[in-house]
Amino acid sequence: MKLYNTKKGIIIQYQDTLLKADETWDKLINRDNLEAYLLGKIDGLSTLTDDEEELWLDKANVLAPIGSQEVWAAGVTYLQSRNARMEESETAASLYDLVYDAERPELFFKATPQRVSGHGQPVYIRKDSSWNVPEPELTLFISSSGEIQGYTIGNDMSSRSIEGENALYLPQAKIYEKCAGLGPCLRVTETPIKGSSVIRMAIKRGGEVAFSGEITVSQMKRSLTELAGYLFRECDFPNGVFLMTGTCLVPPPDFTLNEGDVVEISIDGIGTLINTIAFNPKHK
Ligand code: DO4
Ligand code: MG
Repeated sequence: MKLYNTKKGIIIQYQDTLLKADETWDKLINRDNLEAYLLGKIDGLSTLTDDEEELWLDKANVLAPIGSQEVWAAGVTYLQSRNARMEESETAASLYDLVYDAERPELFFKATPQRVSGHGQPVYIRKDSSWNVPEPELTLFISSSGEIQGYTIGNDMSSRSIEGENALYLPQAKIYEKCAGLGPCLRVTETPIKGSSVIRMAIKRGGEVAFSGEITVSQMKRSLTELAGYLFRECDFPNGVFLMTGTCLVPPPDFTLNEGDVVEISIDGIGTLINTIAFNPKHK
């Protein structure tokens, strides 16, 4: 079952049927046994007409699948991220090595909803960063009681030159306007995502593929429940929270994003999130 947040309203997709939800996004998604709740609800809901389907799901109308939730992120959960960061860091290679093996995971605050772009919307690169990459990340939606209710696709945009200069600059490397992509939908399922699910990323420049890669979720060093457990240790999330689970694909060191590049991230069973790279027009 998939939920789409759109400017026209919320869509519940059950098999091939698209239904109109009758609650706000925050109220709808923040509950335990979300899948069972939605299944119990669908009989009473009206379906979208063909014209409505086309209009509501037009990329101009699709919003990020987020309401008032915070977005958090885990770091260095795949070997690819640990290795790339150890190479990029001028001062702190051992930090990444240590955290990859440590019992406690790296978790950091990533974005408020205002800083998140949905499918089809631009994500930004910083003008004071010379080396920028997207980070494709399986993203969890966790209800206020700490249980994983669904999955979406995340792009944890990262300014590698800033993080590489000094690890203490991480918040600046990670948090700025439109620093995160989420979407295109929230896949709601009580069954944990399979380790064999593939995460793919393609970065297109002038219509050509400039970088592509793929990996399975099973390559993650930590479990999803472990990450969620640490996040909820001393934080409450009254409307639930989104947690990006770390990047699994890193373009080669000579690659940096350009304005106009198109980043496509797909995860089996969820869909494809597409964002174009831009500078923030307000800060040009
Ligand atoms: O340690 C810094 C950030 C790591 C990160 O964002 C990742 O591994 O995805
Ligand atoms: Mg990341």
